[in-house]
Amino acid sequence: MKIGIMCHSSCGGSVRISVDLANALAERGNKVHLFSPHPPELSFENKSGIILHYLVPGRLNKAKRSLLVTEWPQNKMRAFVGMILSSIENDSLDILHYHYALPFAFVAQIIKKKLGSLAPQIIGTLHGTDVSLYGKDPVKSKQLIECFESTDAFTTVSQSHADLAVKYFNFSSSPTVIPNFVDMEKFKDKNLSNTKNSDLKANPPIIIHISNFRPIKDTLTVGKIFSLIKKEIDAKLWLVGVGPDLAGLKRFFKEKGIEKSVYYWGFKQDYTHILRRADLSLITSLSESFSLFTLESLASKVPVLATNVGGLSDLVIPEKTGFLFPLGDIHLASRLALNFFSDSDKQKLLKTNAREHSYNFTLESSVCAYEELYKSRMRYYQLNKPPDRRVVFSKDLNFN
Ligand code: GMT
Repeated sequence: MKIGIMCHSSCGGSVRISVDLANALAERGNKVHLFSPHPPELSFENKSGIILHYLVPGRLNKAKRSLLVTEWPQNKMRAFVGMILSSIENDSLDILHYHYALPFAFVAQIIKKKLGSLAPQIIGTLHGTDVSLYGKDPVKSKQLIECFESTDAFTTVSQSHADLAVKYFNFSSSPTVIPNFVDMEKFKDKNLSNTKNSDLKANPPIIIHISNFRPIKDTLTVGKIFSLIKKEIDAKLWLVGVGPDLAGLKRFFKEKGIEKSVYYWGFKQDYTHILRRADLSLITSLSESFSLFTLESLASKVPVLATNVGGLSDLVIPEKTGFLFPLGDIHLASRLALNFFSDSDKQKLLKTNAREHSYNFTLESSVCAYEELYKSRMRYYQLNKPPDRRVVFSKDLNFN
């Protein structure tokens, strides 16, 4: 198949999923075009079979890496649509798959309006705040509901997120759930931290948080929980990533006098080697459709302490792969962590369970599910296709 994938260029999970999916589809013999405003903040391990299209050749600057820019000016939209239209014209794409609704559902709508039944089959994957934030916004959700009519099939990443999408966007049928996935080899445990917790004094446990430090991650709560833990035992907090709330969090640690126990790794394209050295991952999100970081933690044999929201309960099974706590209950969260650190048998068991559970979310099974969906849309298209697939394109894009 010839597949176009649209994604953002920043460092979020939807970008990682898009890039890994593009790589895997190409490895399976598909021809993949990847469309992004800038080169995504991730490396391509296998470039053969992938054609990369960017509006701007350089990567995003540091300040913008953690931001999802969802509102694009008209000239950027026009250029992006033009870039995709010329690939459809030159390579006759079968599928155009967008990751994250804003602004890509609008891009897809323009393409569909322009090409009508000659357009590729349009697949939309709803990833997170495109539903949980914009679905609640009366103006944005109205615009989205209208433009979603141009999308032929939807997927999302967990059942709870599918239910939310149905609620906010009045879908008549639920989007297909294709979970986030992890490359089990890449996140393989190297047995570095398996024995270290037997002596808490010699080896203070390491708690890790990786995110883009956006308000939805509620990272001040990471700070509050860590400061409660620090009152009881020596522990370290590793923070990986950058984003708008990081400065406030640094101030909080200074005020509490615990800044020496916090290590800032900054933005890391590859954090596999850091993650696998941690003892517990901490997630405090107010909402989370899935949480790729949680899955990566489990694959790295790192149990997870997380808020009980969205798709997190698919991954964090209390007392088996980690612990869940209700939003705001920092005292329960710190107690759960302290109990865990004081029980080395429990740590061993949960580490093993974590890795085992992550096998339910392998790259192979999700990529197969995406491919099956594309094939079923192709079959549908073959039955309904117009007489001549090749068309003459007008270079003059009319946006009105
Ligand atoms: O929606 C966002 O906030 C950003 C988005 C992204 O691009 O990383 O994150 C969402 O998509 C990820 C990949 O599907 C999920 O693992 C994250 O849970 C989800 N974030 C939220 O729901 C807050």
